[in-house]
Amino acid sequence: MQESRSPAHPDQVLATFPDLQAADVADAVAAARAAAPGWAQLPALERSQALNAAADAVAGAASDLTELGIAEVGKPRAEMAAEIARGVAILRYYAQAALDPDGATLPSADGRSLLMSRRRPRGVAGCITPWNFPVAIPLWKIAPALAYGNAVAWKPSPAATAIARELAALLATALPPRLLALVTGDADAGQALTQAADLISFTGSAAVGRSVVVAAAQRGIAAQAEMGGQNPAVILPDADLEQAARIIAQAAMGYAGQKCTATSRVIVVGDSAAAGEALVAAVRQLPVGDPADAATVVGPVISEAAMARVLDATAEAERDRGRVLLADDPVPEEGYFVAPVLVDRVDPSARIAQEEIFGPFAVILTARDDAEALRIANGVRYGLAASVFTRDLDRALRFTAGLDAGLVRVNAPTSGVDFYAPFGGVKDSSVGPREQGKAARDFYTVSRTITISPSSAG
Ligand code: UN1
Repeated sequence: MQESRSPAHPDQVLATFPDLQAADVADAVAAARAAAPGWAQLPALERSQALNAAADAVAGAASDLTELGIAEVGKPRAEMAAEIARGVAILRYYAQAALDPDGATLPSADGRSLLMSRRRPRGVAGCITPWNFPVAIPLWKIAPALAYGNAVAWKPSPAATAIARELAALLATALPPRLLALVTGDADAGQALTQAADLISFTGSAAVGRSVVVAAAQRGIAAQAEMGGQNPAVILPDADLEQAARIIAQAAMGYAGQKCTATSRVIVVGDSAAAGEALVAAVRQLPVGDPADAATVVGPVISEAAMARVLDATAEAERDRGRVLLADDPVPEEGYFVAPVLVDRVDPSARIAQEEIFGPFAVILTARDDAEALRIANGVRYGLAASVFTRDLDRALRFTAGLDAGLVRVNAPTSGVDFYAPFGGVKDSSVGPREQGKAARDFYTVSRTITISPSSAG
């Protein structure tokens, strides 16, 4: 058995659950597969209605889910409530998308036949999700999978098992029996799911994502993996510094930096001392503390190991002759709290400026000019989100064209996504097709080309 504990109150156990073995996972997938054809054959309007009913169920339980998310993954109240509202909106969006055209007709060679391409579901969608967005990420995979006629086998992160159980139970009230299977456990359960499902959608670490994609390729099933980031925010000399600092502080430290879209490198062209001061001041404005408090922006990190990662990165910065601008602000004693850390005078090639720390930790790097800032911004293996702060349209256009990232933002945070727009990165941040928005249909269905000719020459 495994346990999920509260990061703010580690004595509190939220869930105990079995680490399912390969045979259990195969059984769960088989049960979902048996339910899939009936679901696929329903009129799209009925699937749409079921997803709207699921949205109603999640909306009705919003306050319970918010409390559970605060307790289990330490997400501050305001963000957790907003995430659940986003989850409801995602369900409603795909309830509508289920009614979109499901193909196209094309001119036939003989002018009399019907030539069409139509999309149909792939079978059982295997969804492997992280703990940091315990409602939105599962729903932006599960909702399109269901809308387009698939069954789902979902393996949430062990650290978000309690909220996953609650969410799965709410969805089940609106769905046929066994169409949605919840598979609990760790990496082994995830691997077993990759061996059993008909497609895999993964969000999590780069190392695991890559192994999932390799395993999927060996089986010849469709896969998408959304992985890490080392996201830059470039401040150009003409930017509104205070506004940039406010936005970046939130993107770097909100939810203790535990988003793959969080800003972790601030690249300053021009006066880096002024930028450093503005950033320190802006980070200090963010209330750190109990995630249950409505005002909190920076809660705990997920585990003791995550805390150690941030502390090690800070020590490493000092060893590398970086200057720690911020690290010692007070935090609660109990729980996995670590104070926000800002470091400057770091070399862009240092490990702490290259790898994902996944905590409230950001480095400030300096660049002589725009060209160098762009080189530094792109000089990491990841390419998820990037932002640039400027009032100069030409510079904004040059950075927009030059930044190697799947999400590019001008005067806006790297974090935060629009569920109706395609989402994904480049380089080591993503493999496979985009998710969210209309892009999801391409992944959760496969196109068939159909020709229907008259039965006789007449
Ligand atoms: C967001 O920034 O709102 O795991 C979403 C993550 C990303 C999602 C970020 N896949 O942090």
